[in-house]
Amino acid sequence: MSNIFNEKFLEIDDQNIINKIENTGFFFFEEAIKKEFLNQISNDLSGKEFGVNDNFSTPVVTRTQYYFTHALTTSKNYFDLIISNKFLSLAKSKFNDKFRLKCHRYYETKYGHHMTWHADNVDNQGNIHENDGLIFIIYVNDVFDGEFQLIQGTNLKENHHERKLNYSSDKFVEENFADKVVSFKGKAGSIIVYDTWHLHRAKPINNKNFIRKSIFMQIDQSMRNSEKIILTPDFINKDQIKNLELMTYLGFGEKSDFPSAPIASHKNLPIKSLVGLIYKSLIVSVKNMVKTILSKILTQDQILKIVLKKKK
Ligand SMILES: O=C(O)CCC(=O)C(=O)O
Ligand SMILES: [Fe+2]
Repeated sequence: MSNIFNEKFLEIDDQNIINKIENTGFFFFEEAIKKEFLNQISNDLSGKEFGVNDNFSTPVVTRTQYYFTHALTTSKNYFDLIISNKFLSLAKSKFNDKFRLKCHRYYETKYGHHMTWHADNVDNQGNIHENDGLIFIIYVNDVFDGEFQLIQGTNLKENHHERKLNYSSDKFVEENFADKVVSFKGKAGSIIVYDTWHLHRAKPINNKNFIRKSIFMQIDQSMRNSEKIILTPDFINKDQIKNLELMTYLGFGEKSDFPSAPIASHKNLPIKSLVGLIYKSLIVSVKNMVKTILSKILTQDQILKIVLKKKK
């Protein structure tokens, strides 16, 4: 029995899933992944501090989102999901032997986030490319607001030459595609797998207090165009190292020169986090100054006495 997937999802033949994606552009299944397993991932990855002079991988935050891009280094559960046999065998059904994890992340989205309609078959410059790929989105909590949406039919390659731009405005979509928009509301553990050529977005969240928790990953047929996949060896067992398909999937020996999404720096920090950081930094600076002054005016014996007193 799998500790990751519910049996009813595992029972579905890979080829049936791929056929469904090829015929309609997507596959959707509620409660494909076990709730307890996702809760563990959430415990591992949610609510962590963004890094400042931190010697490990940490999440990044923006005003309306929290991203743990390098979650493969931090949560063994997350790692096991991303490299699960089910996902690899699905990719194999679609792409035969050549496929690669292009990017992945755990992320949380809040009220106020606006995502433009876009497609995910883009290169490093944001230009649409011809490579095929599959996106997997997993809901870590119940998502009945701010759900994933796609415009059915926009993945069809016959119309592709008409699409000069990767991005489409809300107004353009409302005027031209209102009847083609498919929305995916679903319980925790729901999975959506879709063709990267599709125009899609996350619908803006209505409820000010709701936070949508999700996992995103992209598998491309092309061996190029990958973000850096940062790994930690202790999560990989000795049999997995010998598994060439898995190593190829993770990008061993291939170029990974796409910037990690989202590109982030202190400039993206929400004001609250920035002010908190300044406050904490000021306190630390004052403490460090006092320590420096004391270390200059006190003898070593006096310092030792203070240290011992503190330890008691
Ligand atoms: O979270 C979603 O619903 C969509 C995410 C997405 O389109 C992306 O990250 O490229
Ligand atoms: Fe996308």
